[in-house]
Formats: sequence, C-alpha cells, structure tokens
Amino acid sequence: MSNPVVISGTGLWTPPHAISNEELVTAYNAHADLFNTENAAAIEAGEVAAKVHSSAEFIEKASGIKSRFAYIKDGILDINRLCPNIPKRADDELSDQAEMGVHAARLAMAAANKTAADIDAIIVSCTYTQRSYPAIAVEIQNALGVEGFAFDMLVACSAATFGIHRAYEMVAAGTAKTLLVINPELTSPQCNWGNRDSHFIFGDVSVATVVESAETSNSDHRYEILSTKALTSYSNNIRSNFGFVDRANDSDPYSADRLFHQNGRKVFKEVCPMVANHITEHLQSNDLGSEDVSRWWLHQANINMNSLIGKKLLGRDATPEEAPIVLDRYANTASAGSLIAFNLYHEDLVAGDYGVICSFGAGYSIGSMVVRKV
Ligand code: CO8
Repeated sequence: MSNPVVISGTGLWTPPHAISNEELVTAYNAHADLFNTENAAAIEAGEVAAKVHSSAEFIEKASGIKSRFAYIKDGILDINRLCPNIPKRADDELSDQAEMGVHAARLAMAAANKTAADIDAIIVSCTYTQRSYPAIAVEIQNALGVEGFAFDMLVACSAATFGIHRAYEMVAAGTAKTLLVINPELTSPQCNWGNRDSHFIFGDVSVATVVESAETSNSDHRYEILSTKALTSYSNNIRSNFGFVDRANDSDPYSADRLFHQNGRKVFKEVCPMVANHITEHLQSNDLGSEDVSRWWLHQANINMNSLIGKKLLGRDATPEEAPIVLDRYANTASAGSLIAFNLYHEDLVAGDYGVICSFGAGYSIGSMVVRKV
C-alpha cells in the first residue's frame, strides 16, 4: 500500500425531529397500560406477561441517552402504532435512504472541496437497506451525477468503519482516487418501540465521508489513515431476523424477533474487553500507545461502555475532550456514532496529532482506523 490516504471531509445530516426520553416514556407507558387492559384476562391467567412501565431516569442512567432524532416522528409516539409512518414512495421518486444519503454526501463533498466529477466510487454502508436492488448507492450515484461505480454493504454497527476500510484499500491500491462512503442509518422502522428493554436505544442520522489520495486532497482538515483493523466474532446476542426468506417459511414477518433485540448485559460484558484489546493491538502495530492519542472517536451505543473502554485504555477516566460523547443527543445511531463524533470534534487538533476512530456492535464486529492530522 503505497499511496497515502486521507479522510478529507465528512458530512452530518441530522433529521429535523427529536424525541426526548420523557415523550418516549409517556407514550410507552400509555401503550403498556392499554396492553395490560386489553390482555387482563390472559395476564390474570398467567398466559401473558404484563408490561411494566419504563422510566426516563433509568434510560439516562443505563445508557446516557437523553434524546434521539427521527427521520419521521409521526407514528412513533402513537400508542396504537409505535412505528414511524413513512409513506411509500413511487419507483421514480428518490428513496428515503437515498435522500438521507444525498444530504450527508453533499455536506461531505463541500467539506472536502470536491464536486461530483471528482468522485469515482460510492459505498453505502449501513445496518439495513430499504430494498435489495437496485443498490441505494447506485441510486445516490445517479442523484449526485457521479460516474464510476457504487455498491451497498451491510455490517450492522461496524458498517461505517468497514466501509471506510474498503475505500482506503481502493485508494491505497490505486483502483480509485476519491470515494464517498455514506451511512444513511434509518433505524426507526426496525426499533421495537413497544419493548421496554430497547425502545429508547436508537436514533436516525446520515453521515458521509470523503476518502481520497493525499495527493489530490486540499481541504482544511485532513486526516491520514495510517492503518485499518477489523475483527468479527459470531454472536447471537444482538439479532434482527427480518429477511427475504420470511415469505417462504410462512411465519409472521412482523413478529418481535424480526426487529432489533439483544441481550444487552452480555453484549456489554463481552464487547468492552474485546474493543479495548482490539484498539491496544491496533495502536501497538503502529508503534503507538494510548498516551499518544489525542482523540478517541468511539462508537456511541452506551455511555457506560465508552467509560469502561476509556478506562481500560487509559488507566483513568477519559475526559469529554479526549473521547467526545454524542449519544446524549443522537442516541445509538447504529454504525454512524463514531463518525458523528468525528464530524463534530476534529477541527481543533493540530498537524501530527493522532486519533482513533472505532465502531463495534452486532456480529460481533469491531472496525478501527488509526489516523494522524495532516
Ligand atoms: N425503564 C425502567 N427500568 C428498566 C427499563 C426501562 N426502560 N429497562 C430495563 N429496566 C430495568 C430492568 O427490569 C432491570 O430491573 P431488575 O434489576 O429489577 O431486574 C434493571 O432495569 C436493569 O436492566 P438491564 O440489566 O436490562 O439494564 P442494563 O443496566 O444492562 O442496561 C442496556 C441496559 C442500556 C441495554 C445496556 O445493557 C447496554 O447498553 N448494553 C450494550 C448494548 C449495546 O451496545 N448494544 C449494541 C446494540 S446496536 C448494534 O450492534 C446493532 C445495530 C442495529 C441497529 C438497530 C436499529 C433498530
């Protein structure tokens, strides 16, 4: 790999609607009361479990989340629906995810001083795509007027870093010069808003990153990608069983197991040490230690996870300046969290400063980049 590769710009598109913990809990609790009334006899007979109230205090303490953004808020707080009401679009209209992706892509291109003519490939990498084909990436390519090629890839919470890894490899190998990696994370349709354990976790967002050869880059804030590291290890602790085979096995395509579900405690316990080891080894392979790192742009799933990982890496609490937190406002945005943090908190570093971008989650999967400001 001979060509130095940089992140030359990122774009963050934040949906216009926010939902606070209080609003969410009010709707969830009303839903739980209605469910318990409608199922009173079955609950009394021990055939159905009663739904227990949720609480805004628990959510903030257990996760660090205070609010989340929604692409469309209508429907989410309707206790008879608990799902966003996203109108179906015609085939000749831009799809919802392509629209989200285009917003972030334009911001990233502006930050990187690039036009559509400069881009020769697009990767859409996220947790779900709203259809299988044509690829959302190809639709965005068409909307932006980009030549070359585009494709989609899915790696759950590590999709953003894994997508940037592929872009890095293409630029380093000389098979592409400038790529857009786009993460339109539309999580709200897959969140189980009626499940007390997970109704508070997710938010919608779209981020995009321009990855290009250092030779062509000219933006104000450029970060050379010194190396990438990825790890996957199979686990059933975070699952969504929704898929195209549902039609063929005559089961309910809308059952709870088709939506996001997890064993959050196990995820917490198993993933934190894996991430700390992964990052330590990644830094060591660059002859660096944690003390050399000025900023940690970590995945944003849970504030207690980030605190624990910070402690394992540094032997002390990381300061908010060292490891910025965005999940209080954005919640868990699947793969996008580390790049939201990067987008909002990277301009103050000076040339030569090192940083780590790392995401982790379902699979399990972990993806990281060691970067240095140019
Ligand atoms: N309100 C009030 N009390 C509650 C609530 C609630 N909403 N939920 C649980 N409780 C109660 C429980 O009943 C329990 O009570 P008791 O002690 O009496 O039994 C107590 O609170 C503790 O419950 P938990 O053990 O469940 O709570 P935790 O402290 O473990 O916190 C978390 C739960 C926040 C889920 C935590 O375990 C966590 O964050 N774990 C890591 C999760 C994580 O990172 N997951 C990654 C998911 S994302 C991903 O990888 C895939 C992306 C997919 C995108 C999907 C889009 C939809």
